[in-house]
Amino acid sequence: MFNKDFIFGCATASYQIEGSIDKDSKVLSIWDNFTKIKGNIIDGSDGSIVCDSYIKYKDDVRLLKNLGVKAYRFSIAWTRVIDENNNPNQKGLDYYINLCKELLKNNITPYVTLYHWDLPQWIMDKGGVLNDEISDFFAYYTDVVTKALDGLVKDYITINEPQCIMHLGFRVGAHAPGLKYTDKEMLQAIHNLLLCHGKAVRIIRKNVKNSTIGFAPCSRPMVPVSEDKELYDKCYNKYFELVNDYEFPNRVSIYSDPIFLGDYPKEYYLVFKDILPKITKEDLKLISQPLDYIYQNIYTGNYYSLKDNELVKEDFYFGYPEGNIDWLQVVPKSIYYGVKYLNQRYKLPVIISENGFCSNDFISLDGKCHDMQRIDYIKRYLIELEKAFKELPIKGYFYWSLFDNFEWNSGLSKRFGLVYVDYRNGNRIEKDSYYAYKEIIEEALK
Ligand code: GBH
Repeated sequence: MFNKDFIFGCATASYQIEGSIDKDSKVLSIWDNFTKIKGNIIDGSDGSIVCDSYIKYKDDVRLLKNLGVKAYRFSIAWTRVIDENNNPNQKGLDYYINLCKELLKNNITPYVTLYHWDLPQWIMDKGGVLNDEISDFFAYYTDVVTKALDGLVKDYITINEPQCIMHLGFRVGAHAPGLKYTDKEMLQAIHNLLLCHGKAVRIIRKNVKNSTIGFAPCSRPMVPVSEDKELYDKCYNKYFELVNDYEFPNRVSIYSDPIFLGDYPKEYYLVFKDILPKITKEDLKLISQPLDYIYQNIYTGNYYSLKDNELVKEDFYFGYPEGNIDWLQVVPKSIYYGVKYLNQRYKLPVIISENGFCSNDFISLDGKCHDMQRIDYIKRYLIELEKAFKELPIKGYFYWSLFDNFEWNSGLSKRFGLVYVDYRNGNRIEKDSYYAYKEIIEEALK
């Protein structure tokens, strides 16, 4: 059983839910522009309305309240709160102030993500992540936000899924801003991103009393097919290996070693010796300031076995259980092994900042949404998380997502929500999984 202090929550992100992309002098983000280009988004949709949360935030809170979650993880749109002259926009700040007040009134703790992918276009125009100044822009933004939310928010997450930012946005160009950096540019940009994190941590600690801070990478853990010790160790090593058989996005150590261990892994300096960015001692000190949690987004994983003492990745059998999006196989043990590996290496309590299921949901004849597969997914993963909870310090779990929303380059066609959104009229309909998660929370906290 999870204990009473365990944090059950839900997560969302600004561009994916808010809509109102030009209200109250909000400036453009790279996603506002990326979605305008034909072919970038599978179904041609964009974030202009989605869940309409900028308008309906009180209804969002009502849904959270009835669900019984203790915490809500959402992100702030940099473009709402800072204008193109790098000055604060009070109207944008007011939105988040009001949201936080409404949450607190309902006993829900806000967990604020500072950066969930919607970079201001004007900063991109100045070179974005390749401009050394970006960490100063980010620090200033963090300063404005933490001061505005003073007394309302103490739990911050600096950056969501740096691997996806870098790989999908700047390497393969599937996400905004759709660029294809070279290896050398990637390393420079990654270093700048880590500096953004570091400078933000410094500001948060200065401005926020009793703050907790983390950052939220994603990973696809290796799941050993048996409990063999040697297999476990090899899977562990593979998970943190710098160059492995899946690409940039899932690399764990290149992002998390500097943050938690104070330096890039040794192999980094060997593998990339000809293209290293400038890395100073002060940089590494800034990047590795103490954090409170290891956040991690874990949705799926891969099975591994030993053949002749070598680690071998198992193929999924034909017809293996999977979600309605190509990367989402149902691998419940990925959450167990993920938190185990992370805690073993970085030695801090873990919070699952995202976990969720995408299915082809629609409204049935009876007017309801019977998403049995999502319920099954959540149950299976929570069984594994509970197993880990008995062995390790695990503080919380955020389901992705409260409602169906804009799934990046898949647009509105992919649904992860506990609440169904009818994009024709904005209606929100609690799915069966909403009630199931509610019950799980009640049961678990008894
Ligand atoms: C998260 O990203 C995002 O934070 C969130 O905004 C998004 O809506 C949600 O999850 C659902 O997609 O190496 O096979 O895993 C998604 C996590 C990690 C999924 C990288 C795709 C690449 C292929 N992504 N992954 S794989």
